[in-house]
Amino acid sequence: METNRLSPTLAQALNKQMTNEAANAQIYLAYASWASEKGYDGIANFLFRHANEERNHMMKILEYILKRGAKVVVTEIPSPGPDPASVNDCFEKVFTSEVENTSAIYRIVEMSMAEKDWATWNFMQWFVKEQTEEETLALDLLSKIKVAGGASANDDALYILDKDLAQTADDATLAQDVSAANP
Ligand code: OFO
Repeated sequence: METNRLSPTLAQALNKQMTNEAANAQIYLAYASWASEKGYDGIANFLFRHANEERNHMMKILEYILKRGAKVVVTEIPSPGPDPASVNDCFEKVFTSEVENTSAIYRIVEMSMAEKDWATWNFMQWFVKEQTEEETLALDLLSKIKVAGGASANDDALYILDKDLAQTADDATLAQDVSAANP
């Protein structure tokens, strides 16, 4: 009896996405370690917390693949690449990797729609919302560094930014969650 409820195409795409999430966790881990070495403990703390979030995303997909009766394929994780050149470069790279991940998620949404696999389509909506949140968060970080002077931010500005980030919430407020009473 066939118990696998995922098509081979979607199973492959979801397995690939699992690796993408793991790769993003590695990026955050690498950048957090870089920030810590440079003495930016607030930024490091924020990035370490985020590495955990990415790993949780990986686990969420892994559990879904198993739940649908398909095979989980754990592969090697691509290297996060070179360290950032500066705090500005770090946040630009974070934003770029989030946007790339959003595109990968949208492709799976499209595939699930084409196959009329509504369970997977529904499952992926959580990730669509999460990516909107993460892009907003990354954009907020970029705005903060821009105000601090962007690529030429001075030490004082970076010190304040670092302290600020130590307290920054991991989740961004989405436009759709905002109301007049709760701006
Ligand atoms: Fe997994 O949320 Fe970012 O990439």
